Amino acid sequence: MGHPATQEAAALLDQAERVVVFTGAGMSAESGVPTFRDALTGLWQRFDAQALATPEAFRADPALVWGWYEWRRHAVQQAQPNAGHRAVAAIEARVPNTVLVTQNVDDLHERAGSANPVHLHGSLFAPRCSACAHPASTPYGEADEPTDGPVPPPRCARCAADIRPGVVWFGEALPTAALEAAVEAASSCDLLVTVGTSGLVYPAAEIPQVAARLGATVIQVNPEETPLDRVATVNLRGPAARVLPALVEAAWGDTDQVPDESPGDA
Ligand code: BV8
Ligand code: ZN
Repeated sequence: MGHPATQEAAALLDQAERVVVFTGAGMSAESGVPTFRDALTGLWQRFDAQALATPEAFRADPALVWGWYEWRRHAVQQAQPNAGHRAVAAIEARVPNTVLVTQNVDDLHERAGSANPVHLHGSLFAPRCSACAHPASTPYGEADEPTDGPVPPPRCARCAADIRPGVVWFGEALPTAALEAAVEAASSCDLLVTVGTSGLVYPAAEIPQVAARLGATVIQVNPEETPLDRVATVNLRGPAARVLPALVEAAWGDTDQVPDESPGDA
């Protein structure tokens, strides 16, 4: 008999008709992908992530910022989806019109079998020209060796301007289609599961709040408290790769969702 909160969440999941799964950096933490705040090691630890992830920083020092994203892209390519990513794919398989909305720029949801996650903040695998937005072909020099320093960005094949990462930087608007799809899904869901996000970056952090405001039930999966505690009906305090498989197991008894053998919690 699992943890009472897990049982309660499982009953809610089993009854749900329209589900949104909303994820942040904590979803990929157990895959070894540093959370946004942690993605500052080596050369970059002298910098503030929020300062590096801006158009101004790229204009000021394109090689520094490009090097940082190449380093992160390499880290993601070395990583594997975890049991939490697989459990999300299992929920999508069980509840047909589940919408997965992520703030993550990695491709671990896709590699775990999620058909089309809504990437609110772009992707590490969609570089484009910083001037004419012409998509750049990846890989440009396979990130075989992790870069641990500045790397001059490649040039646009069309206008020779610098290629930039296909992510949304602070101060930049989110992709309209992605934001509209996320707001639409949150506005019409009856259950939203938020996983591994601190709920501090806007407008993404609005998504769980929109769902709650419109009467949906919110389940939060996070080892820590966050501002989303306010809207969460059930808080599952634990790591995603442990809690989500246990939730799927409790809801539908899916034995193949056996969680990684990390020491017990919720
Ligand atoms: C914009 C891509 C205007 C790049 C990212 C309203 C109020 C206040 C500020 C603002 C506001 N509106 C706008 C702002 C400004 C700003 C903002 O929100 N600032 C914050 C910091 C105060 N927002 C913007 O600038 C946005 N743009 O507003 O543009 C505009 C509008 C129209 C036209 C022109 C302009 C753009 C924001 C997007 C920035 N890009 N990423 C990149 O990755 O390099 S944001 C980036 O940081 C991530 O994508 C993610 O969204 C965020 C990190 O948050 P989390 O994912 O939650 O990760 P975090 O590390 O914080 O926390 C991890 C959590 O996981 C923790 O809670 C931890 O406990 C938990 N955890 C850890 N391990 C586990 C776990 N959980 C489960 N299992 C585990 N194992
Ligand atoms: Zn160009």
